[in-house]
Formats: sequence, C-alpha cells, structure tokens
Amino acid sequence: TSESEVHVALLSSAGMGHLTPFLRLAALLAHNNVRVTLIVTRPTVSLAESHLLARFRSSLPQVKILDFHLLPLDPSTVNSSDPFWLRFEAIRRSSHLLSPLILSLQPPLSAFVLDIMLISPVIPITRALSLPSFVLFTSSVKMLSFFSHLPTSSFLADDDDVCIPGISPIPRSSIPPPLLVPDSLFAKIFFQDSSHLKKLDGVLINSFKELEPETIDAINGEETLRKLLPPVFDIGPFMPCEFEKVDNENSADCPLKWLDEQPEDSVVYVSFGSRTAMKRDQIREIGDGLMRSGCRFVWVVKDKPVDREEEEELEEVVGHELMVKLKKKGLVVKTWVDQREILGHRSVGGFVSHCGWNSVVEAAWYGVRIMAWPLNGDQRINADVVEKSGLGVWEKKWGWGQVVNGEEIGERIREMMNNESLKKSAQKLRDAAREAVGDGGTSHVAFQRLTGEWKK
Ligand code: BUP
Repeated sequence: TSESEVHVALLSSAGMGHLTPFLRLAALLAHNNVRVTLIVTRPTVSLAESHLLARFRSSLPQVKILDFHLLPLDPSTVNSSDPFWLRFEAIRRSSHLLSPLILSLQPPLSAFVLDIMLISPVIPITRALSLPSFVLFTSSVKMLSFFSHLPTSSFLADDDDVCIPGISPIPRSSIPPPLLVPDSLFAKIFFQDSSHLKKLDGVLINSFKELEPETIDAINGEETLRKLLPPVFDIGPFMPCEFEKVDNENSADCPLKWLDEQPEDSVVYVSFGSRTAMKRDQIREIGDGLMRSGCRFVWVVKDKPVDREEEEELEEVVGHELMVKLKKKGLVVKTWVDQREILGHRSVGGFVSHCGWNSVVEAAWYGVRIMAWPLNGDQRINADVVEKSGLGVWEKKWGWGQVVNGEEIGERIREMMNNESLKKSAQKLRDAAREAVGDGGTSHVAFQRLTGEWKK
C-alpha cells in the first residue's frame, strides 16, 4: 500500500483541551502524507473551538471535515451540569450513528482515532467494522497509568494512596475529585471506560521520554501495566501550529506588541486554561499577588467556564482600583490569546499554570518554567510530572478549591521567576522535546512505527 492511501478518521470530544491536540495530530498526519478525516460535532460548546476549527479548515483544506449530528440529550438524565461533560455524554449516546458515517468514507479507513472519553460506546462499533482503533490520550502518561489502573484499584473502598507498580504512588489528595463522587457523570465514564482500554489497538500520547521517563519506562516494562494497556505510542510533544494564530494584532488586547517591549525572561504568563472559571475572591487575590511579586505579567482572566457566557467587563471582575494598579505593571486580558506565541516569546520566562496537559507540554516545548497551581481533574497528577521533570515547582499544600492569598501567591511567583536552576532545567527539557520529535528521536521513531502499522 502506498502512504497516500492510509486514511485515518479522528473523533475528538468537546473543549479546547481535547480539540487542540486532535487538530495538531491531524496536521502532523497530513504533513506526513496520511489522508485525514476529522469528525466534528456542532455547534461547538465554546466559541474558541469554532474559531479554531475555521482557521484549521482554511489552513489545511486537504483534511476532510465531516459533521456528526448528535441526538438531543435530556440534561435531566445526566448527573452533571458541566456543558463539556454534557457534550461528551451526548456524543456517547449518539455513537451508534457513527457506523454509516464511517462506511461512507472513501478510501476505506485504515484506523480510527478517538478521544478517551468515548471508548466504551465507540469500540463496539469500530470492532464490528473490523477497524483498528486507537485513542489519543489528551493527558499525561502518569494519568494514563492511573486511568488504566482504575478497574483494579480499591481507592474508593479504602483511604490509601494509589500504588501502581513501577511508578511513584499517587497520593489520595491527587485523585481527581469528581472520581470520589461515585454517581457523578465523570466517575461513571471513567470507571466504565477504563476497563475497555485493552480492547484498543494502541494509545497515542502527547508526551515524550524526558518529560515522563519513569512512567514511560513503566508502561513499556512493568508486567502489571502491560496487562492493562495496549501498545502506547509516545509521539509528543505535538508541535503548536500556525492555524492557532489569533487575529488580534490591532486590538488593545494583543499581548505580542507589549511583550516585544519587555526585557528578556522578565514576564510571567498566568492562565488556568480554557475551562476553569475562577471565583471572584480568588481572582482578586491573584491580582494582588501579581502586584506583590514585582514581576511583569500577562494574565488571562476567566470568569465563566464557557466563553460564550463571558459578559462582564474586566474591570467589574477584577475591580476598578486593582485594575488601575495592574495596568501599570502588566497586561490583563479576558479574551482568547495565542498561548503558543506568548510562551514562545523571548520576554516570557515563567508560567503560572493549572497544569492542563496541553499547557504543560507547550511550556516544555518552549522551555518556560512553571509554577504549578492545579485546580481540578487530572491537574495534580500532571503537576507531579511538572515537578519531577524539573519543568516547574508546585506548592502542594494549596488544596483543591482553597482560596490562596495574594501574599503567598506573590512570594511563590517571585521564587519561581528567580530560580536559576529551574530556568536551566526547563530549558534542558525544551532541547529534549525538540530532540524527541527530530529525526531518529524517540517520538519520531514511535510515530514511524504507528504509521507503519497503519500501512499494513
Ligand atoms: Br485560556 C487559553 N489561549 O487564552 P489545557 C488557552 N489556550 O491558546 P484546559 C490558548 O488552550 P483540559 C487561551 O495553549 C492549550 O493548548 C492552550 O488546554 C490553549 O487546559 C489549550 O492546557 C488548553 O489542557 O483543558 O483548557 O483546562 O481540561 O482538557 O485539560
């Protein structure tokens, strides 16, 4: 079979944290002569997703985009109010409608790559069609090990840390909080899906050896993990792409012009991802902390989980007085920014991050040190990776949902920005990241192995 006949369909679930790595993978495949069909559900939950898809479409017209029409979901039948989780569930409940879509594709598919949140309902469908199925796991390998271990884990019954052979224990305090609520939609999906992992033909991960050496060795070597997991392809870091560029050059919110005027390595970038709305009192403490840190900053404020609902002006959210002070020292924005360009800017040295996995990998790609401030879900597990790899520091005593005061925030930011050895180790990871995807690098080799398998 010639390479151009390899045809792969990708099915993401909702939210920028999922869509972005799927689109980066689509671009990587398309640039390597793989034919790609992207299956999308509309309308997207957030505006950021629909804008990204539009830019992707015009920059990679060779990728076919197929709309997947979902059945309506009655929210009263689902134990969650999170719009992204509701979409996950809607896709799951409509998954039987995928068969005719898959069968309509020409040339016939060589493989199907889906989101981890969709495996239990989608796997029976791809299997019935004898279609090799892969998951693109959008979090760390450490989180993948935790996920694979769920069916055999007893943490709901006891109070112990989670011990997985070959990797350092996951403290109970790092378990994603909704998993401890047994009837939550999150817990239901996680427990249901984790037992289906082994049915996959492989898991693709946006990580690389030097970022998670212990865990990547463990999934390849440890008997217990190998029994729970299909082959894992560490093909990251996915390269940030041109189509992610946000067209705001002429707006007052454009950070790039401002960043151009700042000294090298002097700016801290503060963002808690696309889904985490901060409480008002915490927002104000962060503003206070930034002033106390003495550093220059770009701070992305999020007041609502879904961008379509952001109504209030920045001044109302942050408070007028604080806003006046902040404007003298840095940039505060409430719109979508091109994080790729910010992290890649020479004046940016540090990143206060919630440790969403994409943010972590992007920081590694650009060699920007992190002050980890995990707030939910997989983020404490990812923060552990950040700390162990030398990419960043993590104040573990800041618990889930706890309001941290400005004084502490300011101190931690200052320490992270002044930490020379951290700066060096983050830069070393940048070099390692580039080596991993370069010719003959670990991720490059894994990618060749993967596409080689699809060609068979
Ligand atoms: Br906010 C924001 N610009 O203004 P994560 C985010 N991003 O480019 P999350 C921007 O969105 P999950 C902005 O670079 C990253 O690629 C950022 O993904 C980009 O966190 C993505 O970091 C955010 O994984 O998703 O959004 O919390 O919950 O799935 O981890």
